[in-house]
Amino acid sequence: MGMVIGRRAALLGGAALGTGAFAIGKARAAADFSYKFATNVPATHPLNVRLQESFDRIKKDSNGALEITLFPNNQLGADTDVLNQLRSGAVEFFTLSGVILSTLVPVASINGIGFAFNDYDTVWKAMDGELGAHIRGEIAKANIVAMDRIWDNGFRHITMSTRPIRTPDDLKDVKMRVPVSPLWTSMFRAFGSAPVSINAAEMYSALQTKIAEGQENPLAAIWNTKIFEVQKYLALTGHMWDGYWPLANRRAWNALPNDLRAMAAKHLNQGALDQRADLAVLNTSLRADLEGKGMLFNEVNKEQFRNRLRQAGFYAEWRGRFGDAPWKILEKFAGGLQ
Ligand code: X2X
Repeated sequence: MGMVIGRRAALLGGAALGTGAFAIGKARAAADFSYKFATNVPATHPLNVRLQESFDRIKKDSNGALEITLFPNNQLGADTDVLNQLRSGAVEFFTLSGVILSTLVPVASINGIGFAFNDYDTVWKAMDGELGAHIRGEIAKANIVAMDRIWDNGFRHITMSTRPIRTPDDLKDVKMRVPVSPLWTSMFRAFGSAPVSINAAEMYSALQTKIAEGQENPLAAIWNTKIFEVQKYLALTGHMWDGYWPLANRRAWNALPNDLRAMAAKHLNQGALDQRADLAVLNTSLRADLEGKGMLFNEVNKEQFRNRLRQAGFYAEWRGRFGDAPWKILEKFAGGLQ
């Protein structure tokens, strides 16, 4: 197994063939394991900044045995495509929104249920606790390894080029870009919108060419993808919380010697905590930055939006789709949802 991985690494990364053992303190000419890590946001996003920091620590602590190279900003392809590459082993690591991962692992979108979470405290209790553990267990069945700690994408807010969104009625007939996932299309159909599923890789151009007039993303993503250049209005809906699972191809992950694997996991999990803290700071500062770029913000009455979903049967439908057991875990943290 290690030989197969090593050979592929040699072909793709120019690395020397691994001999297997990982020994701290041993001088090395080249990495035993040379792995690729894909993300879907620009290099400036804290996701990438903290990942790169983790990779540097892993390389240093392994004395160069494990070298991870970051490919930010969809360089290796759009999300849907890179998920296939991760499964085949063409890419060893990938951070993907759980809501998108649900196309393969249905329960992975459960944290994105509309208005389930009000605040980050609850999010981290759930995702570092029983809800996250349940999701990781299901991901494992798809031969993908999710690291213990999920990274933050954020609470998502709606932006528009044409007009502000103040009430649920304003969402009627809106051509809304959403990422590729049934939860997103279902939620915006419940609002009466016309959602179009488009990967992050094509989001900017879809908004620029008016294929879509609106989209929804956390502030840090809106800032780093420069969505403010093609969108004018921002409604602080916070309609769902979305996170990035760091995912590893199981074969590639298991090819690492135990001690190297544990060390890599430790640094990635630490990176998650640091990245969450980065976003906590940005969540308070980015409004002024985005307003400085000309965006017009408005608050909404979240309860109105949540009631609209309730009336449309959104919660009942998704409780049925996920099943009672995971839904009960979600409600342990989020409170009653129907
Ligand atoms: O595609 C998006 O909107 C993004 C960048 O937020 C996700 O990865 C879900």
